[in-house]
Amino acid sequence: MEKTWRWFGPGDKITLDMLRQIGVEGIVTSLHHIPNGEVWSLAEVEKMKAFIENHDLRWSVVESLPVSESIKYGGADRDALIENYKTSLENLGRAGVKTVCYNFMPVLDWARTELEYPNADGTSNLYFNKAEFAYFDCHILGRKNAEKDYDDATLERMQKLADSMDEAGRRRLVDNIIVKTQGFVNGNISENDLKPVEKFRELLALYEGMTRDDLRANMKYFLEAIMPVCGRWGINMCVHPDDPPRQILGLPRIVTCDEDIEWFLNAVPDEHNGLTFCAGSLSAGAHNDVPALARKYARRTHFVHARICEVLPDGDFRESSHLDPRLIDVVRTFERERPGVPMRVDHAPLMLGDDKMGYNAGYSFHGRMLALGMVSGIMAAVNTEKL
Ligand code: DNO
Repeated sequence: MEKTWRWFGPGDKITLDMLRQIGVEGIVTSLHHIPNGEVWSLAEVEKMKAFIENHDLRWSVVESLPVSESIKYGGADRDALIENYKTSLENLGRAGVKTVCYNFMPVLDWARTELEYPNADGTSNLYFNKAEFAYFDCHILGRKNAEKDYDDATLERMQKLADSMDEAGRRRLVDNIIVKTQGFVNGNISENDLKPVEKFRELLALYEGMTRDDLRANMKYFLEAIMPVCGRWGINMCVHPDDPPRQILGLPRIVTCDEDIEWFLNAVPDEHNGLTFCAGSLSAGAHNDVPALARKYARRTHFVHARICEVLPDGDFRESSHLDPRLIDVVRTFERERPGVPMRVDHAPLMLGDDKMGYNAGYSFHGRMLALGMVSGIMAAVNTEKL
């Protein structure tokens, strides 16, 4: 696989010169300064590409070219937004940037409740606490009938939390779930929003009554509209699985499991309609056999996210080691079947002072560097097996 790294643009504290020194070959980035829904002009695309190439690296993957909410819920302006999307794709194609990651998660991109959950060795990592998430849903958002979506054991844990929760704890949850994890991925809520919860409720309302089938129809509509442009310019679209891979906050989610992946690949049977194999997101659902999914979908995968989660008995989940045997299996599959496919690591621990640097949640420097070293080692070993 091609060793890539998610870099957040010229303002990123982790510079391209640093990345060259640690074995990174390709860059994964986005035009983060362009607001969601606006066209990426050829000039802006070429400027970013030249910046990366001037550092002897290449722009391997766009992550993400964000899909506007209105395209997802089928709003009145969706056709205009799809036209903008197609123009951006065409400009990327002209510039020769041909792998585009996106997601089709309504309102909330990836979800975590804790960003610095302490590990026994002194490092820390991301963590999803199901009871804290339920607290956010039932007590902070106050979503109607939200309790129905949680099992008794989770509601019991949630009640214990509720008994001791204070204002600072509530603020921390809001910050972690809908602000700090969302802004930097061009999500709906940014650090500058003064009333994030109110804004979030308004967004949720846009999806009221919407089913998985409705969302599927909108994804199909979007993919059918953009495939001709992808065909003309040789662009591979790769959807990121839902993280975690299940329905949350009453929202439909449609990239959660084997059947979902099969559905969207068959709904628009075009070689340019593909998958971002995020082993981490898929593994956050105990229903997914991630190594088996890798084998099944390797051919339709255009981008790999190398990390893996461990689901705990109470439904919480945490990031596991990049040397987890399941991840070794996944890396082996892609290294054998898709040797040149771009791969990046993420959600590695905060370590050796990473926590003081203000990096985006999940995107530490030392932690990711160690993870990339681990995955590179697995790749090297797999290549020895090939001989
Ligand atoms: C989180 C990321 C996601 C991902 C988007 C792709 O760490 O994996 O935010 O970039 O869902 O559209």
